[in-house]
Amino acid sequence: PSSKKAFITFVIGGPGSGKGTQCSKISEAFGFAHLSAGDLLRKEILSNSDNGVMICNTIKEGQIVPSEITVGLIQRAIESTDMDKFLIDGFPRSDENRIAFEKIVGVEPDLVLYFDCSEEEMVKRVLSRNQGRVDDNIETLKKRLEVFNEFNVPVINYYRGKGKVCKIDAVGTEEQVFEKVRPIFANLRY
Ligand code: UP5
Ligand code: MG
Repeated sequence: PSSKKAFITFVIGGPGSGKGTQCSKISEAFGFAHLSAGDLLRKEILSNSDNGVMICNTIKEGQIVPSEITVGLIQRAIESTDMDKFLIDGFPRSDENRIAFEKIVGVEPDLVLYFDCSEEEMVKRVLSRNQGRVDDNIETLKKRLEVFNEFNVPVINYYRGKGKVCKIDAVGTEEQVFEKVRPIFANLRY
């Protein structure tokens, strides 16, 4: 990033809640760099790194990859761009993730977007996605939902206590959801 302080948004929500879809729209409309933690991990698997097999198995199990790995990838991605507004999609997934980011990167997010979606809708979306993801099957999806419920709620509560959470009702068409997201970014003063 430039010498100016970066603006960091964490984008969280369950599997299929629409994080990636809405981040693309925000990035296009408001010029944010979109860093998906899941995409960074999937690229790491494809790059044949030492950790690839472990990351792949963790994703297949719907569990959370060790924090240092994910934070390292996010930090490298932040440092390798000149942009200074970021959407960090799908991270942090646990208090441990959050604490590792604060410790290693040394900053807190300015904003936390939380896409609130019913389980029924998330299941429908993920199972009809068909992009060949190893975790888009009903068995893994059940685990992803369990892990989300157990570990994400503390993260949301922590940032809610700091007044940083914007909760968005994620049910509706992609355009309807984006109309709820847009004013948040349109009214930001960086
Ligand atoms: N869709 C989107 N919006 C819609 C709408 N409004 N109406 C109808 N359909 C809609 O959307 C999902 C599908 O729904 C798409 O087909 C879309 O067209 C449609 P998407 O925008 O992709 O939702 P998203 O919330 O991004 O879903 P995703 O499956 O990516 O969420 P996850 O959080 O499960 O996946 P992620 O890639 O973040 O993580 C995968 C795994 O990586 C994790 O389970 C974990 O094992 C690991 N991981 C870590 O360990 N640490 C991390 O920090 C990150 C990931
Ligand atoms: Mg996604």
